Amino acid sequence: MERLFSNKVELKTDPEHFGELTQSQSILDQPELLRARMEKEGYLFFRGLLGRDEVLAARREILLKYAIIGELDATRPIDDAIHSRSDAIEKVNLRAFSQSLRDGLAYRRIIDHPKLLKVYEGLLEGEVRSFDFRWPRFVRPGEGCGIHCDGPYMNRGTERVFSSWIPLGDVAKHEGALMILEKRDEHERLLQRYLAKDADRDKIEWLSTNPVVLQEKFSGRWLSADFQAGDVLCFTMQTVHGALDNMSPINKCRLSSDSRYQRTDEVFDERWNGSDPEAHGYDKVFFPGLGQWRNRDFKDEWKPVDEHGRLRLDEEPQ
Ligand SMILES: O=C(O)CCC(=O)C(=O)O
Repeated sequence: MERLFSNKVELKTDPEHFGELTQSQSILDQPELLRARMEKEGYLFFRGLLGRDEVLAARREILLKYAIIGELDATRPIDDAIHSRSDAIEKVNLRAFSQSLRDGLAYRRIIDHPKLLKVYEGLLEGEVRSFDFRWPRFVRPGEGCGIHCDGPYMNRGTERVFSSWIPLGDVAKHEGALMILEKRDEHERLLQRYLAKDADRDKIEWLSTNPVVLQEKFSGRWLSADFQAGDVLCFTMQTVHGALDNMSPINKCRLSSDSRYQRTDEVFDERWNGSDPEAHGYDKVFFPGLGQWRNRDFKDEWKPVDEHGRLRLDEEPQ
């Protein structure tokens, strides 16, 4: 088995500690089975739920924008997403840039794909819609994501919310695939206080940045897959997850998306919904990336910007 890292910590990849995500496409048209599996496992993994070409169109739409700000090696095909360090990021309106990613038509077609909405309509037994805010992620070589549950970030409305993680392209494990901690009965008790928090009011940090230590405490295997364009991973607000670090030997960036879904007739979390969602505050922009730009809040993902939407570099790192 290849060596895998998360938060720069090497995972144990023997069969007791690591496994493949269970696929659910064979029960796609059986909502009661989907509901039971989601309840039991905390996730549903569908291979090829979406059309590969539709997903690759969204990939291209987003990568073109990253190419414009100099984040892609211009000597290589854009679709290869080979990283190049950019000086332009500090000069652009990052707020507008990030919004242009979220608003792209090909990307929105993926987020609101009828096949994906149908899964959630079956799970929630009613009309559903995605949150107005969406999270396209460009993860450079060496980057990843802390371990967390989505609950504290999404819990101001109904509790009945689900997340979808969608690779926008093929994403092998070592290229930064998402990983889920296999659900165990004891997780509910261990997560009780964490899940009661509100990420913004309580200013929480990641649940953990050490997948090995967390696994010893929580038990359960880390589960992941070599994802392909068209695959979708759906999971609950209580599901412990993180990302494998992007260790691409060819400097390929990982492009993926996360989005949230709930019933239209239940209360929405105002942070992520409405015509101009406030997210984690109007002075911050969702722009995941490590330390070459100084971060304060939410560590890697939210960057402070000034009144022009430009990255603020005047703050000392914590
Ligand atoms: O893509 C990632 O690195 C993290 C995604 C995530 O945390 C989520 O989908 O909730």
